[in-house]
Amino acid sequence: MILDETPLFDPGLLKELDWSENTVQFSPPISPSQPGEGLLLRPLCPADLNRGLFKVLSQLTKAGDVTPELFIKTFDHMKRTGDYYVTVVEDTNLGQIVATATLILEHKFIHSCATRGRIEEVVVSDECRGKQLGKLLVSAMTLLSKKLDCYKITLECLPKNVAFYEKFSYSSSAETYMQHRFFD
Ligand code: 16G
Repeated sequence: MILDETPLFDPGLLKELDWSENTVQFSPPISPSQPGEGLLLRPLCPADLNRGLFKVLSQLTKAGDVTPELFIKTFDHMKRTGDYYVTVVEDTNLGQIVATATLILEHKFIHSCATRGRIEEVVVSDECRGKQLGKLLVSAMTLLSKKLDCYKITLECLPKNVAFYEKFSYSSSAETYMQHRFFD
């Protein structure tokens, strides 16, 4: 099983984001093209399975045991649809993934066949807190959703994280998030 460096989506999309439209403050100033010393913000690639991707994801929830075969099957599905923008931050000195966030596009008939964006799996590894990486990822995914013509972008988060997302102009909806779990 070859776990190569094929990007999940066009890396140019992250480089071409209009960072002047970003609405949150960064101190020191960082951006998708300059995320910090020894760090690289880029699309997910298969080789990231061996760079600790699941170690980072398991800091958010149960990430599970995933074989390279299953990982590639899911990666290929995501790439084929073109609707998954799984983005990672790599510590290039360590060759390890230290943060990730995903933008997913959902196509609708309503609003004249509009597209809704969803932000999912925002995680920064414990050892990399304080480098503004969560802020950088959420800002980048939000700008990317606008660039890709989403009519709205939504996310689910714990009450303790509401203030964080409000910084990016997200507001709590009058609608209630409901779920029916089949397994964990
Ligand atoms: C959080 C995540 C969501 C993730 C869920 C996992 C963000 C903004 N939200 O709600 O994307 O899917 O946690 O929880 O990162 P679960 O394991 O209970 O489904």
